[in-house]
Amino acid sequence: VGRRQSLIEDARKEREAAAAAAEAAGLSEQIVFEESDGKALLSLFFSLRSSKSPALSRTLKVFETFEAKIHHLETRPSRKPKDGLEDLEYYVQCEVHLSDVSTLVSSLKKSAEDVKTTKEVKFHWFPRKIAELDKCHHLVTKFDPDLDQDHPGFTDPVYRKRRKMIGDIAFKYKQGEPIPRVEYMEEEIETWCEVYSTLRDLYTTHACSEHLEAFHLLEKHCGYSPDNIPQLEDVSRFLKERTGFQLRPVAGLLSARDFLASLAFRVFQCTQYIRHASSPMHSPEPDCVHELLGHVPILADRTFAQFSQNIGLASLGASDEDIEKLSTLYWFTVEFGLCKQGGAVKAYGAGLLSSYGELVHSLSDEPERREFDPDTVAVQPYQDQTYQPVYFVSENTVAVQPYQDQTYQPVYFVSESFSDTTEKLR
Ligand code: HBI
Ligand code: FE
Repeated sequence: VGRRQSLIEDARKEREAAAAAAEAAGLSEQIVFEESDGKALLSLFFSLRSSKSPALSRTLKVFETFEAKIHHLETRPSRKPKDGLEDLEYYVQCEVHLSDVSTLVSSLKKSAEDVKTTKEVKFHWFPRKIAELDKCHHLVTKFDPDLDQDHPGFTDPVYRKRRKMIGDIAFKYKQGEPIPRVEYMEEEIETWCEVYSTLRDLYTTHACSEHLEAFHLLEKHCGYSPDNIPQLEDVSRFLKERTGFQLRPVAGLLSARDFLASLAFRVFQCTQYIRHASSPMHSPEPDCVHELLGHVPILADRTFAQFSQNIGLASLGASDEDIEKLSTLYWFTVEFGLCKQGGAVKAYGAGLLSSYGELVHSLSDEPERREFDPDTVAVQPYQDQTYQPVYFVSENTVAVQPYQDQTYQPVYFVSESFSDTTEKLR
């Protein structure tokens, strides 16, 4: 009895701590479903389209994917029958981990219609400590070579097998472990070499100074060279020392919510497989070329590291709409951002610095370039199929202004008030 009581007490304390954290994060509506041990008991209603014949099995597959334990499943005649839908309504009660609730509901919406939960899911689970990043593993399969017919590796079973094998390292990985090394094959290194050599020459004129500086260090200390694909573990150690950022392996494109949450802990989720050899200059999904050449160098910059973490912190427990805005902001800065340095426009975005074609395009006369403004950027529609039609240029002023400690400053910056400065830095 004593043990049971202490368990109940622990559960109560955990619930109170979670409620306090939710309140601190500005979520007035607290945990809106029953929970115990990080599990939610979720009641769902949905209908199915009558024309989609395997709709029920597809829908149930979603529950299986999230390892949801179905406590109850029932059908009943629809109260409001609709054209094109079966005249049945489904009711499911299931037990699922809190970290899976949001993703389960949005996946369900893809195969079923009129999905409703008894109580709206207003609380979004988020990791409270770095070890809980092990639960931030929801992949988006839109560009996966097993499912996306346009992926250059779609018709190549050998490639898909290799990518899956490297992906399995990420599935098995637990926070804090060293990242297993991959022995890359000759063909993979050739792909790397081709992109590396082409891009490296372009960096001198097109990359921002922070990228260039870090790139030199990576060549010196982390095995960056045309004939070697650097190991994530070595790169992670390097970054950790410079800015506290570390890498963790991931098996593909991660949901925006999970991806951003890891940034809050200065963890960058990094793919380890490489793009298909038939298409060295382009990959529809993130791969290690994109991560290592695009993202890693700039994560070695302290100001940028702080900026990345801030986006991550803002995402914890945020609504779906706010996650969308933060993703858009991330897109036009971390992925496709330009900045002004010494009067010239340079690239700092990883999507640019890992793509020869788009890097040239972004600084050419073709696209539109606008001044960066966070409120505009957060709602700007974006493209993931072709080059961006518009880029945003940050005036990289105060943070990179050379300064003097021997004489009076040659330049001073005037803020409206001190709180204005704090606000801008946020
Ligand atoms: N997943 N693996 C991986 N790598 C990314 O760069 C990445 C992601 N998921 C989402 C994402 N980037 C962004 O486009 C934003 O949606 C956060
Ligand atoms: Fe990226």
